Amino acid sequence: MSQPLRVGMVGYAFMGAAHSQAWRTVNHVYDLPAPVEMRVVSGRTEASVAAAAARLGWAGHTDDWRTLLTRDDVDLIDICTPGDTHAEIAIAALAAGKHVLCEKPLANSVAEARKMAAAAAAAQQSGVRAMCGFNYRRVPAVALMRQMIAEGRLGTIRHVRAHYLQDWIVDPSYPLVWRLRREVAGSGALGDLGAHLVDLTQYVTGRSITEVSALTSTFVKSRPLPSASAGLSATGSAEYGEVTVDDAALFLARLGEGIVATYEATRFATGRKNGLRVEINGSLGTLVFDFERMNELQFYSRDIPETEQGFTRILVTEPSHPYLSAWWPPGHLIGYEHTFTHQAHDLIQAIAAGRDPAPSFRDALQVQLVLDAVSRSAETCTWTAVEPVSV
Ligand code: SOE
Repeated sequence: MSQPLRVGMVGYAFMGAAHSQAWRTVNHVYDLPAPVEMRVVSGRTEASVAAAAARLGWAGHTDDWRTLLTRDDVDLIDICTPGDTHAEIAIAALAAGKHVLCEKPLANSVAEARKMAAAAAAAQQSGVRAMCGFNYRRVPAVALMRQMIAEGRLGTIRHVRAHYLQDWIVDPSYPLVWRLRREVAGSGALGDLGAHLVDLTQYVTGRSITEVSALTSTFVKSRPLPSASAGLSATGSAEYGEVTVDDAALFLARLGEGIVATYEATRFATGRKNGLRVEINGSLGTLVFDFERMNELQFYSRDIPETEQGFTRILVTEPSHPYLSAWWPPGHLIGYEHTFTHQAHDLIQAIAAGRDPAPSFRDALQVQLVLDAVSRSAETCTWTAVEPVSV
C-alpha cells in the first residue's frame, strides 16, 4: 500500500454529500493501492461548513477554498460546487499540483472548458491528474452495456434513443434556485441532464456526436426567489425573478459511422423522478438501460433461433459484472450512491497507476462542445456541426 490520497472537497450540498459518501466507503469496499483520507471540506459559511464536516465525515473544514491549495496534506481537490466556479477552482488546483475531480458539466462555457482542459494537459506533464464526474458511467449495467457493444453483440449500431426525465420544477411556484439561473448553472436541463446523456451514449457506443438539430423551451419564465434551499428542495419568497435557462432540451443527432440518435432532457416530465433511459439498436440486437431499474439490462439478440427471440432481463449483480465483485452476493442490489464509490475507485486506480483517468477534462470539453452545438442549433433552428476538440 502506498501513501494515502488526502482529499479536500469544495461544496457540500447534494453532490458534496454523494461524493463524501463515496470517499467514506471506498476504502472499506475495495482493495486500493492508496487509502483515502478525508482531510478537509470547504464552504462559504463557517457554521454551515463546520456542521457539514461533522455530518459527512471530514476531519477539518474551512470557509475559504483557496487554503486547500497551499496545504501540504491535500493531494486531490474534489469540486462539488455550481458550474460558475469550476474553472477558477480547477485551474488553480492544477497549478498548485493537486489532482482534481470536478463535477459535471465541466464548465458553463466552451471557453472555460477549453482553459480547464489546457490546464489539465499542462499539469499532466508533472503527473497531476484530472477527471470529470459523470457518475452514470459507473453503473455496472452501463459498463456492461459498453462491454457488450465493444464485443460486437449488437452488430452495426443504427439508433441511439436517450432521454433523461425529471419533474422537480413542474410546479410554477417552485423557487428560482441556482440551477435555474444561467449565470450560475450555464444552462438548464441541457447541461444538468443532457450532459449525462451525451457522455453516456458516446461512452457506450464509442462514437462521438458530429452534428445536431435542436430545440429548447422554457415553460415557466419567472419564479419566486428562494428564501431557503437544500439539495433540490427549496422554499420561495414573495419576490419573483426571471428563469434564464431551458426547462427542456430536445435534439436529433448524428454520431460517427451513420448512427442516428434522439435525445430529450427535461425537468417537466410529470411523474418522472430520475428517468434516465438509453436504448441502442444494432443489426444483431438491442440493449436498453433504465436508471429506475439500474441493476438490470434489457437485451434482445437476433443471434439465437427466431422461435426463442425476445427481450431478456440480465440481472447485473454477478461478481463477474463490472465493479460488483467487491459488493454483495448475486441478487443483492446496489443503488445511486454506489456509482460515486465506483467513480472514486476508478480515479484512485488511475492516479496510482500514473495514467489519465476517464472521462478526462478533454473528454468533458468534447461534451461541452456538443452542448454548445445544441444551444446554437436551438437558437438558429439549423443543423449545427459539433466543433472538433482542440485544447
Ligand atoms: C438534478 O437535476 C440532478 O441532481 C443532477 O444535477 C445530477 O447530475 C443527476 O444525477 C440527478 O439530478
